[in-house]
Amino acid sequence: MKAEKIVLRKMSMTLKSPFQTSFGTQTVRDFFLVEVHTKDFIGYGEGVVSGEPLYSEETVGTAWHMLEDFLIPMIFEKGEISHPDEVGQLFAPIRRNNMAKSSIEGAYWDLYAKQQGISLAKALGGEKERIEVGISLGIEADINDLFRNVERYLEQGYRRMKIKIAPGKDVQVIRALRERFGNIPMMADANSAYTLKDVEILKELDEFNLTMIEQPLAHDDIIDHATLQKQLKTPICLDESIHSYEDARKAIELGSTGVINIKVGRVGGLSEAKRIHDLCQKKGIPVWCGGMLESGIGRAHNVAITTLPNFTLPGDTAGSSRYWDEDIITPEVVVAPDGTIEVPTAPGIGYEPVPALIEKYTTAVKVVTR
Ligand code: OSB
Ligand code: MG
Repeated sequence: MKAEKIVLRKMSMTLKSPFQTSFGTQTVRDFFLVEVHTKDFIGYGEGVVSGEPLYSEETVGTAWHMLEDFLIPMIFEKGEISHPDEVGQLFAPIRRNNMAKSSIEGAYWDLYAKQQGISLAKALGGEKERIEVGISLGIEADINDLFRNVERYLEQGYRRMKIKIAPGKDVQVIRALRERFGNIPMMADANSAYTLKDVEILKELDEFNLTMIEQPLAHDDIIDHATLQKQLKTPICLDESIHSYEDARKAIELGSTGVINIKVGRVGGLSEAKRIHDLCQKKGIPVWCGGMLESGIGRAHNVAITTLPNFTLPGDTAGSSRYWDEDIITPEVVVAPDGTIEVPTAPGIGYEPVPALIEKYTTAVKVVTR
């Protein structure tokens, strides 16, 4: 696979409804797309960054800089890439900037699968024909809005509810949901809003039979999470703390995590996601695919990686209609009434990007040639 041209697009898409977490509220998704053009195909990747460095340090601006000034020149310098695993190896000397790296790597995986004439899922070694999904629900000022959301998505078949929590919006919210909806599959995601000083609150949450508590403590911590896990029966699931195979290995060794949320962008690409998946499988740690409020292109990559066998828990890869009035792919990602998504079998990501819609939400374009 030899890139002839790489197109970068800044994208801005308005969410159907604002999404509030402990670190802020997103109304608009600012992210970017990468197209890698070869003689025969176009490979698509999504940069799952945000407009602001609140979930991670990467933004559209930092990723744009990394791509223009470092990553794309490295790709052109190398020329031929015969397998997408080589992209991660090529970028290894560059520290972090995982979402920027992952966007190009994802485009090469799409190209590779298209060249082989197989689906991305199959290229990754996945076998599932359908994947199970849950939904991540943001913090609501009025609990009745949260009730309505839970009701709506249970009705649509989603297999578990993930409830965003923050100090002051935790125990009472989870208790109210348990009282109203009974013992539905439910978990909580704190996005690093607590410290060990809050252990009493976290112990109270331990009483609600949550399937897991996601990232309760600091975004860069694996030590305090191990201390906390010893005091909780609910498994801790790390999200923000895991950026690599090595991070996962250390967290598992320390007992900091019982489950891992794998986000392709956060770990620097599909190859690294697969390595973490394989490690977790060997260690008996179940994984699931997290989300970054992706457009259809990033969503397609998430659907594909979820077909690997140790993705045994429902992911956050909800259907397109949960986020967008119109997604930029066709068909859109659809969740069936049984809470599953049918994995596409067409070559590559398996959904067609729609150029007119991509154009509609593009705010800047840069075309880079050799
Ligand atoms: O912590 O998993 C998270 C969205 C943006 C940033 C961080 C997170 C999330 C979500 C939403 O939980 C997942 C999704 O529906 O894409
Ligand atoms: Mg999370």
